[in-house]
Amino acid sequence: MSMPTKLPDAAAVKAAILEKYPVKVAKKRSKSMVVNDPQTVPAVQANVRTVPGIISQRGCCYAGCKGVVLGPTRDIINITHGPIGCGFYSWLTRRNQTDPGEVGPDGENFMMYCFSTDMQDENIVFGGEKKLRAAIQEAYDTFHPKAIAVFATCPVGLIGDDIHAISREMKEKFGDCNVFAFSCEGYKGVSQSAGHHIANNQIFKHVIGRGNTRPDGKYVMNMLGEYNIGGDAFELERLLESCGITLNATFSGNSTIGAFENAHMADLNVVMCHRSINYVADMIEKKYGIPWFKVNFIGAESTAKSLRKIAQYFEDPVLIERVEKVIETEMAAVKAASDEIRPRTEGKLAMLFVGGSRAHHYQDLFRELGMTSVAAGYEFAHRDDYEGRRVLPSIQVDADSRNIEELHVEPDPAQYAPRKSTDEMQTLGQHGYEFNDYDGMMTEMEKGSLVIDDISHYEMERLIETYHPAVFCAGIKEKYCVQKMGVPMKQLHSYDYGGPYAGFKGAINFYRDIDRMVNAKVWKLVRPPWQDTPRIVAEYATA
Ligand code: CFM
Repeated sequence: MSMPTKLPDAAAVKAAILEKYPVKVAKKRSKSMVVNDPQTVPAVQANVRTVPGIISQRGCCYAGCKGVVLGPTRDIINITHGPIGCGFYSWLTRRNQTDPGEVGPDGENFMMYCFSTDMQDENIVFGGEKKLRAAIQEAYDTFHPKAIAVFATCPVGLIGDDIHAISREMKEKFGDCNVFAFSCEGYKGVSQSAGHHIANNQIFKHVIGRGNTRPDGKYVMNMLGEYNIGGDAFELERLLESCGITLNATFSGNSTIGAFENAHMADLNVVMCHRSINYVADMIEKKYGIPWFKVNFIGAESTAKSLRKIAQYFEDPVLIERVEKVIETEMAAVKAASDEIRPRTEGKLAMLFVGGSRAHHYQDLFRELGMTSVAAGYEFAHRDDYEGRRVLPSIQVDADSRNIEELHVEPDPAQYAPRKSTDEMQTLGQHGYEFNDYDGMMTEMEKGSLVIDDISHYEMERLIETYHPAVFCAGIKEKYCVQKMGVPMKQLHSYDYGGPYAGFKGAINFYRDIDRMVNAKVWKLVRPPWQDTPRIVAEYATA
């Protein structure tokens, strides 16, 4: 596919957007807005501080740690140490689902609860350690969970509560409950991304490797960076099971702490969301010898490709054949849906501005619908997510990143066991395997498309006015502003009320939902009041 002709010139669009900024801001934003060329991918400024005062899509470090990486695990009690709002707004808001099976309504599924120490003025002034200790004790007494995790919010770092010491103390006291903590204060780093890294470090230090049970099955793998939004993980579990592949842990959708503890018993790690969990993949490989490669289960073609890659890694002709059969069966339904829907979506434009991986992955689904992703960007990803991991050595570590601990990992003297010999890895490499690699978003985007990191609200509005895309993908903060401009908005964080969108069945769901949105006539009727009366008129109260 190529870019539709008669589109505005991206460089001119960029210049027009920057024109309205003060000189210093324009200079900074200019480096985060690039016109793409997939052959010679240009550098994008990413993972830097947002200009103060600009309305950005970003969240905080705590959100990335508690909300994103640890939140979806059903049998860990996640306690937010802080004011109640942080706990409340990170409580299932992105629709991560779980299936607790037969454990009963109050069993090992704590995701429906919101645990917080609910800090008050008094705790900020005199310290919150006592309250935290009491909260951990209460959670333990009430639920007897296998694990309790404590998450620091901004005030905790400011007043200096020692959450790690308290967690150690409580862990020793209980004996049968793993208690560990995360220094993921909201202000650490420039975005959620810092929280991902902190979460990865602690889960690696405190959880992975504690078990010694390998699940039954010939081909055992972990899936990293799949958070079961709208039931995606359920669909992938079904698919892998029908192929005869055993999923040990999904980090961290529909998972349990036990599965994490046994992660080092698997033979392969596949990485979905590179941004949020590449650190764990790297550390597991160094310590235990489990290779990892990048997959993508968003999009039917990508799903087929990823399944084939997994089957070929295990080098068993029986598995390879079985996977082919599954693909064939599932693809028949995909093709039928696509034949019906694609004529109605072909040639339309999409824009995607989300997190750190979906803005890339969902372009595959739009491609299958015959739609062009004319502009895209991440909220908080790093240059490697845009340009590919090959730029890693050239990324300058600034003060904000240096803030986050880099764990030094060595091979485990007892448990390090390379799953593939150097020769085997080389042979796989010759067959096109790229281990420990990710090519990033830009090599797959059209020449002349716009790539914008940490997009501002103003930039978003200008893009919509200029291109009139058929659909805009972002999050809840953007949703209604975009729709008031007459453009349907698909939430790619929570999927609105839809999903799953992963795998083959997910692709069909997505085709249907997008078809409905881009072909609904109602958007042409939207006329927000400011188009007729562009100013808010008010009078000073006199009495
Ligand atoms: Fe990874 Fe995610 Fe994403 Fe992300 Fe997120 Fe998310 Fe996201 Mo919202 S882990 S980077 S921090 S794929 S919560 S499930 S949708 S911004 S694009």
